[in-house]
Amino acid sequence: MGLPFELGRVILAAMYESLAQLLLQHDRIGVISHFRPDGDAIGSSVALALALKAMGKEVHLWNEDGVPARYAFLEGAELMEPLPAAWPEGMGLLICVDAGDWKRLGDAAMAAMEAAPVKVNIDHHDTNSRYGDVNIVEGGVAATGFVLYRMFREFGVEITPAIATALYVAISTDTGSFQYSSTTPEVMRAAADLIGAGVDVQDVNRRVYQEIPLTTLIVNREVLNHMVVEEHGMLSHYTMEGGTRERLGITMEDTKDLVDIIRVIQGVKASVIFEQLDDGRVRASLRSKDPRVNVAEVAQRFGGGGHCMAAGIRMRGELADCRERVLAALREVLRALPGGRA
Ligand SMILES: [Mn+2]
Repeated sequence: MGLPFELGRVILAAMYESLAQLLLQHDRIGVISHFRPDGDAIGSSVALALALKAMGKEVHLWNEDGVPARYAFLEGAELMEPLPAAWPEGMGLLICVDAGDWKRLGDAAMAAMEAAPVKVNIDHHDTNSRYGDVNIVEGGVAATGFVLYRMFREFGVEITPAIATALYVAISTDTGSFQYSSTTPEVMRAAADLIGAGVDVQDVNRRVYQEIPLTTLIVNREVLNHMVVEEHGMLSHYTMEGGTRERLGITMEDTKDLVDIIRVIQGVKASVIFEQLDDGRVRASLRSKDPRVNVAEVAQRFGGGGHCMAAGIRMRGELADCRERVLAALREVLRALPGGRA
């Protein structure tokens, strides 16, 4: 959290204390995570909902986009409810997990949750805006599931097989299956502990990583057929033209991780997927594989943002025109690299 280690721990302990107080005062609790949820958002919110239920709380689990099919196997996923039209009468506490900012809940969820009297923010994003009344934020750690794991251990929450599995999915997916630099010894020890608590590792990995819907494969084929690799193999991109989703019979959910397909190419340093959104804007998803190619900086020039290695833009304009402007900016960055060919 950008503070000396000891001070960070003291603040965290104080935040645990504040949450413990709130849990003594409230028996009806809402739990929500960010829209277009990933494994950390679902795993963390399901684990928290199960832990709160085990404490005897009435829990309402929400997400603007529900549970993606891939995570529906989690015990506790069936607790997911449709968003309420308005904040439920008499409910005092909302806990948001894995959402770095209030806006990450999504427009409909933000409106429905606005009137929550007390908001708790549990997260791991460096850029967290600390929108909660209580903020349990450990910036830079592997996953919100890891933040929760440590908190559950501190609180003496019984880690049942269902809670262990949800936390394991959260940590595994946010570390790229324990491949990213956030995979510290502590993260591996947490994973080992969760496996000991009853995670069926083979079953979870098969469901999360080794099975994909046919629609995803169909859209992957489309990307491979039409991707462009240029700048001496350093830049890969694909544009999803209007009408493609309808033609292929796919949804927005199927186009989520497309950029990963063209990012794996050897020699590629930057990758982009361009897509026309339903609201008329153009979305560009940018990825870098070279820390010297800061895609967040490029995204910022067009009103977007993100991290050095992963960023996004939503811009107004015609698809081909937006694409050319973003590609021109990326080519410029790539050509400026030492050894980059002008
Ligand atoms: Mn996360």
